[in-house]
Amino acid sequence: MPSNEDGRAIMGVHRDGQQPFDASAFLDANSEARSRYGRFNLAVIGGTGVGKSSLVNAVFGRDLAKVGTGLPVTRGVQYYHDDSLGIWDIEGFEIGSAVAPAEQLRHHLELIAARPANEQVAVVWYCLKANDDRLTPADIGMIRELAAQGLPVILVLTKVDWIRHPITGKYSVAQGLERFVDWLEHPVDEHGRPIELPVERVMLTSTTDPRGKGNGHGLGELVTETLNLSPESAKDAFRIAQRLNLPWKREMARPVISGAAGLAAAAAATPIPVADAVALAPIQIGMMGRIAAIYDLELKTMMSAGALAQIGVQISGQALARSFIKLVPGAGSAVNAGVAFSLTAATGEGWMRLCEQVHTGKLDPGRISESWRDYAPGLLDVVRKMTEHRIGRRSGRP
Ligand SMILES: Nc1nc2c(ncn2[C@@H]2O[C@H](COP(=O)(O)OP(=O)(O)OP(=O)(O)O)[C@@H](O)[C@H]2O)c(=O)[nH]1
Ligand SMILES: [Mg+2]
Repeated sequence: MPSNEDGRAIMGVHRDGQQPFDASAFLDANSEARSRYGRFNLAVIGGTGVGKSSLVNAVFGRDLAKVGTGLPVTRGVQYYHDDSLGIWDIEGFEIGSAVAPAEQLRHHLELIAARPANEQVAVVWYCLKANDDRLTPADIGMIRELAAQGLPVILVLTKVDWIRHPITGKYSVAQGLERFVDWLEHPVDEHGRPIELPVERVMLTSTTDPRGKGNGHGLGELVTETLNLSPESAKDAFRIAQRLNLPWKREMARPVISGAAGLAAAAAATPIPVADAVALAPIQIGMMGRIAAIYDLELKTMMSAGALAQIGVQISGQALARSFIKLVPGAGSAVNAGVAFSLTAATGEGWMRLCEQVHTGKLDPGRISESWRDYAPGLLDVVRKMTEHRIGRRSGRP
């Protein structure tokens, strides 16, 4: 296999004058984006069996305890992570210990604070079984300790049993739980004196119905509030790590696509004769690597070098671009720029849809390169993009 001057392997084929394709550009863009977005760290605190792991699996779509790298940090505290997600799994407190629960937790938090920056907690889910419908002094003490450390706390009531009214179809919860939620709004002690309870939100959740079926309840609200409470610097990482809200990912992908389309237009508008598919390929491949990162797809382990190269060759050899960009010789750089913009935007949209299919498990990662043909833009897509682009420009939109 040939290699370029910095020694990296060049993959791809020379066919009717096509340039060889360097698949590492794909991987570099992907891993660079993944490390830039960083990791979202969540602390999940609650007694054994309250449903912490089920909640994490439901929201993030993976069982980190099984697939991630885990280590018991200290008794009752585990840290599991992959690239985009870290879970501090904290098992309430040790019953019968001479150390008060809040103090035990303070020790745990000190331990976490001494860890590297990419392991620091962004948000806490303090989990309680809904049918316990009360807070113990230990719970209150621990919640105050978390807030004292500046951590945003969501009180997550788990295993909520939702009852569907047979006539109205409305869902409700047991009266005892309703009273508890009311109490949490303005908590008071048995003498009616207010209790300081620094929780930011109370969320009612279930991951299944009581028969172990269905998709659960309240999880969409939980991800929305978790995002709201995340520090700004952890928001993108959370949008990437979670699996319940696809529109967030599209919102992140769209500016990446329009940025790349703009770059492609600029490249095509230069007077030197580089405005063809080969010049656009690095821009498009970088864009695709970044979009894959937004869908939490790690191309390096998901795709073989051969499969990556296959997509790369398709892109850098896009017959469409070749014929299209040179369609009207002498028509001027505006036409070329418009085509380059539209082709790149359409490529980005197609790749985004493909990534969505992989992310939601509808497409096997092993079939990305053979499926790309179905998502790669055709002539009509490009023409449609050109029209949109022109209309957008005329109406003052970018
Ligand atoms: N009915 C019902 N059962 C649930 C729900 N969530 C979890 N469970 C069940 O509760 C049990 C414990 O759930 P886990 O998610 O393992 O709880 P955990 O807090 O991680 O437990 P430990 O790791 O042992 O501390 C499992 O059998 C789950 O299937 C729920 O929303 N409703
Ligand atoms: Mg667990």
